[in-house]
Amino acid sequence: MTYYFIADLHLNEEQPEITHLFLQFMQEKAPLAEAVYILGDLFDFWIGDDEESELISTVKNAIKTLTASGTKCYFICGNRDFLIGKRFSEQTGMVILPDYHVINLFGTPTLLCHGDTLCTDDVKYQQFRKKVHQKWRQAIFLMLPLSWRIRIAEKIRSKSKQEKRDKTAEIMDINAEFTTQIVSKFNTTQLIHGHTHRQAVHQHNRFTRIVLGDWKEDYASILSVTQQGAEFI
Ligand code: LP5
Ligand code: MN
Repeated sequence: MTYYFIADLHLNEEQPEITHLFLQFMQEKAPLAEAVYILGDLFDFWIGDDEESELISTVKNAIKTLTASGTKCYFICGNRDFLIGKRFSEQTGMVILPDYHVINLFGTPTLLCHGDTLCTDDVKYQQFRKKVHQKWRQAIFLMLPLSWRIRIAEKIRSKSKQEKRDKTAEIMDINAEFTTQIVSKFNTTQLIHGHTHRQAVHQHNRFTRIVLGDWKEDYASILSVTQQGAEFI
C-alpha cells in the first residue's frame, strides 16, 4: 500500500513541462496508490471554480480519472489556490480537507498542512492571509467578472514578488517554536508540508518534519510512503 504526497506544482500555461510531469504521475504512478495527497499550490493561482481553460480541464480530467479508478485524492489549499471549492471537488471527486488534517500513516500519526500557516515570522503575509481567507471578502471577489479577478490576482502576484525580494529566507521559513506548538496540539509525531519549496526531512525534538519540494520543468517532488517508510521518488 502506497500513499503519495505532492505540493507546489504551480501549474500554469507557461510551463507545460510541469503539467506533463503531473499527468505522467497521475497516469503511471498514482493509480497504483491508495491515496494521493495534494498539499496546496497545485495551480499558480485560482480565481474561482467557474474559470475554464484547456489546462484546467486537462487537470480536472486527470484527477477525475484517478478517483474513478479507486485511488482517493485529497487536497489542502495553498496560498495560491485557496479558492478551489465545492464545484471543483464535485467535478473531480477530489476531497478538500481543512488547513490542518491528521492521518494515520502505518501507525505514525501525521499532521498535514500546506505550510504557509507555519511561517509566522512573515507577519505581512499572515495579515494578508487573514484578509483573503475571510468568507465575505471571498464571496465579493467571486462575484466579480473573471477578467477583473484575473487582473486582481496578477496585481497581488506582482506585489508578492516585489515584497519577497526584501524578505530574508529565514523570515519566509517556518517558525520552529510555533510549528512545535501546532504539532503537539494535534498530538502527532510527524508533519508533512510544502510551501517553503525546500525539500528535506528534518528531525525535530519530538517529531519528524518532511518538507515537499516545488516542481520544476525537469523535477517532480513526490513523497512516497509505504510500510517500509518514506522516501522521495
Ligand atoms: O506565492 P509566493 O510563494 O510567491 O509567495 C507567498 C506569499 N504570497 C502570496 C500571494 C500569492 O502569490 C498570490 C495569490 C493569488 C490569489 C488569487 C486569488 C485572490 C483572491 C482574493 C480573495 C479575497 O501568498 C508571500 C510570502 C511567501 O509566500 C513566502 O511565505 O512572503 O506573501 C506576500 O508576499 C504577501 C505580501 O507581503 C503582502 C501582499 C499584499 C498584496 C496587496 C495586493 C494589493 C492589490 C489589490 C488589488 C485590488
Ligand atoms: Mn505556497
